[in-house]
Amino acid sequence: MKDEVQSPEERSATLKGMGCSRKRVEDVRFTQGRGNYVDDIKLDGMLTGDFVRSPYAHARVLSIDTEAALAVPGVLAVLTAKDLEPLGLHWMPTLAGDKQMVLADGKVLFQGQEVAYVVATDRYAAADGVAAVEVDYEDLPVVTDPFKAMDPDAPVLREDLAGQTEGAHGPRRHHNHIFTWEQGDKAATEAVLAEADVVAEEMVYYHRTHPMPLETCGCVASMDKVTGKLTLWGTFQAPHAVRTVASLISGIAEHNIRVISPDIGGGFGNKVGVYPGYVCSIVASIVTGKPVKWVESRMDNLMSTAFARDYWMQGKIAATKEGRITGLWCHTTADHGGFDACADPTKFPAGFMNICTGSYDIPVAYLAVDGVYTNKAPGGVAYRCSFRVTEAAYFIERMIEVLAIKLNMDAAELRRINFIRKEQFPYQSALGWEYDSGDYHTAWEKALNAVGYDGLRREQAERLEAFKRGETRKLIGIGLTHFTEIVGAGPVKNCDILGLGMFDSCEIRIHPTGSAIARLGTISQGQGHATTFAQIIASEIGIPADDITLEEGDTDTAPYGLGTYGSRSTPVAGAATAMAARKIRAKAQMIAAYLLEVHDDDVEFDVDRFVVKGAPERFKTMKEIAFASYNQAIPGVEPGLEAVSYYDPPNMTYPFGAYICVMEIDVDTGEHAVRSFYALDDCGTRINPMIIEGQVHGGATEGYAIAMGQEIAYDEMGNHKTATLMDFFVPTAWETPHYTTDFTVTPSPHHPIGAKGVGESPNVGSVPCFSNAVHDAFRPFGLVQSHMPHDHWRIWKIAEDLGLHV
Ligand code: PCD
Repeated sequence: MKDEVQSPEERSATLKGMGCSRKRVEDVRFTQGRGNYVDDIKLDGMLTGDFVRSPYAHARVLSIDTEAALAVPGVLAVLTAKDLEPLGLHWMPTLAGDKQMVLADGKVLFQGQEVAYVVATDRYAAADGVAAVEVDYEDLPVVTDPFKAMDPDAPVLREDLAGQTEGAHGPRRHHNHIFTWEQGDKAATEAVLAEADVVAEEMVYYHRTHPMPLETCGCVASMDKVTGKLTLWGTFQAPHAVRTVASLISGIAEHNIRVISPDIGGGFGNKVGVYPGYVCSIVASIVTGKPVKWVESRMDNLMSTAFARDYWMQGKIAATKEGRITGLWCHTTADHGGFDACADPTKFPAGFMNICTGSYDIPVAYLAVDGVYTNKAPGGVAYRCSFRVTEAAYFIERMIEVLAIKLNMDAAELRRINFIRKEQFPYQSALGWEYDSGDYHTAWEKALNAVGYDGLRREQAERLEAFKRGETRKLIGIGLTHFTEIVGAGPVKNCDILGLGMFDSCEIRIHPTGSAIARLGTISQGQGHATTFAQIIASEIGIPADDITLEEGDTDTAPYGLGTYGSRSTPVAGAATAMAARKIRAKAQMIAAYLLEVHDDDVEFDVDRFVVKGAPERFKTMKEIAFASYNQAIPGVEPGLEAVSYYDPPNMTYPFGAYICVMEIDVDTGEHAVRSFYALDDCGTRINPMIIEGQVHGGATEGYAIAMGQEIAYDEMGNHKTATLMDFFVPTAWETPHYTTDFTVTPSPHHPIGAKGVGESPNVGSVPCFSNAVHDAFRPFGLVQSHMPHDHWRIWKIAEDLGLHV
């Protein structure tokens, strides 16, 4: 038999299990244009909905006249807040404990806000209908600056909250104040700052940006009046949570709602929240009895759904003369726009911003975050970061550079002497986290050696001299970053969203012939889950990954899970997958022992079979065991071979990485060229190295965009200035730098397969790395801090302000 001549290594290779760069199975359909996205869904009699949006950032809505719109051929209905009010749906809860208008209720709070919903036979008729709706506005004073929003006489933005001194996260100090969130030891930190040899202080601003997935947000709602069942297809990163929220706010019983996330063209946090488009489409389908589709345009997407960042982080970092960090202080002003529509775990109104001590052993720290309303779009979502981790990483990695300048030290050395040491793990951080594992020094040395750090510094110094002699107009900047991520929310005891604990799940069924189907509570948006999760099962139970179908995103069939964001799929659902597989393996062991007529303990697992200990010629393959489980009556054992696991992780996982960027900067034009970008990632046990590399390329490219040009900008009247791709920078292959990827492996001690997340790491790590490179180029001329994005104009302006132009 072929089987018997194969070595365990050969058998293992056929499985394409963990560690294999298995080709992405989903790409067969994606590369042939056979993906099935929301906009591909076409149902009989399907209608289209579109929004009338506010041209004003702050205005009272005096009247809405829908008569002309209803006369437009093809327009069937126009919904306004008045129509939704009797259903209690004119406002909806946000995931952050605030509430948000579904349709303008008396006033509008940001440009692009949803005012009326036009339902028509097709997209064109809907657009004509939108144009025909007449809205009378009275404009109100606009606040776009979060600091001015807190002035005593600032206009009241949220009249619905008038007089409310308590918010979802404690006391409100002002009519535009949302919450204050404090972590750490304020008094102890201030005492350290007062006595420190050196204190560096800086305002670090992480500008407003947007996840901008290639596919915008959208849904199709279909209410079947005969069965009473609502089916909702949508670009949902958390389909089960959407089902529960839809049931809670609509009153439709949860079993009568089926939520399906089909293929998703990128999520990046944009598709976690619940948007007015979903609510209006559901109502419209109930009212018209027809399926209703709503798909955002690019402008709708950039203007109204889920911005990211917009954190003003005032920092103080204290150290000894030798550079030992003794304390960290941070006060953040968080601009949330018109509604607090962050998607953070309930107890974390500023997400995991308290990971801002980074990779360093900082004895005391204090963090306070004040959330503020302004006349901008709502959101504050985790754009490729685990709930404000990018902001935290940017903050600490800038503060380290600022401190290095103050100490006149090399920033690589300053990092090295402050890293948490390997033997300190599990490490208790001053702001309350328990880092599971890490080996920062090894990663750092590997990175510095790989790029030839000392040589680079020499070259940089020579270039500087040449610049001073007038022989060149280009400077070299070396950007350094060592980041620590925190991903994999749960545990349930700390993390919930709207009371739903953040566990995740996997259900595996083995078919009689030994192939399988696995269903998870998560949902891929391009990450390649169908490829990687099958690899976990392949290694755990010895069924080839190619024989395993993986399904996600249908709430009627998948086990309940909290979805995919915050790089939680591998840490949580990946763990559930391994645990479910292990349950199957345990049952398979009993069956094998029975068939081989030995005691359970006398067989052992060997790649794809159970073998009698000491008698390698006596074995049962998983295929044989699967078949037996369906036809051979084994006393006391139920037929079938399947298992489910709901996994509540004991802790988060803490991936980390060392990134180094070398950039050339043209002082006269402000243009830059990324000469090299080296990214070392440690995500514990690696499931699919090729997918990891792809994740790093994608995340670093998004980071490049953010650091070097991408921005959601408003003028002082609250006009959105970057709502098209002419203004909002998205790099193409032309601008995208070349990346060199590398890794170390420090497994997570509490994860069943030792894996940590990786999807977000490159965004978290690359933004400070690019930004630090720009700053580093100008360090010899006295630049300490300047704000992103470092577009050509801003870089030119740095040089201008430093007097470098002749
Ligand atoms: N992995 C491996 N190994 C390891 C880890 C991991 O292999 N160790 C892989 C997995 O399996 C997958 C990936 O990798 O596949 C990823 O993973 P993770 O990290 O776990 O993550 P997830 O959960 O899955 O996902 C999420 C993420 C996020 S979060 C984001 S943003 C982004 C990322 O993911 N998104 C996206 N990536 C991506 N990609 C794509 N393509 N698309 C998209 O959209 Mo947030 O929070 O939402 O913001």
